[in-house]
Amino acid sequence: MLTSRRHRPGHGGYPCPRVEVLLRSLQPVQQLNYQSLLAQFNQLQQGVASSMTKCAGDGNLDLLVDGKDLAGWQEFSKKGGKSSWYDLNYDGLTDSRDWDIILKNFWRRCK
Ligand SMILES: [Ca+2]
Ligand SMILES: [Ca+2]
Repeated sequence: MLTSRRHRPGHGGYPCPRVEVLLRSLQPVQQLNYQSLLAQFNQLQQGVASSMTKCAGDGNLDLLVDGKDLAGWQEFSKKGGKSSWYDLNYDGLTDSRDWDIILKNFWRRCK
């Protein structure tokens, strides 16, 4: 299921009413293609989420928590500190709590 922090229940399961209106205007074959792509996207999203939970602190998904993750956190936190690959606790912010997750798991190998 497609989810995001912007998802609002009660709008047909789509992220926003505007998207829902656009989807209704698609031809049947386009709707089938959209549903197929959405299913593939959701599978990929679940795979990424699964790999991320398997290796806490690993923002770059190389299955090792090291200096590269600290450098990545610094890069993304400088860009406004919003959600990023280094938002490790999924609260929508790349902040000191995520930094602490990296430090807590530093040198962890998940291979
Ligand atoms: Ca890493
Ligand atoms: Ca966070």
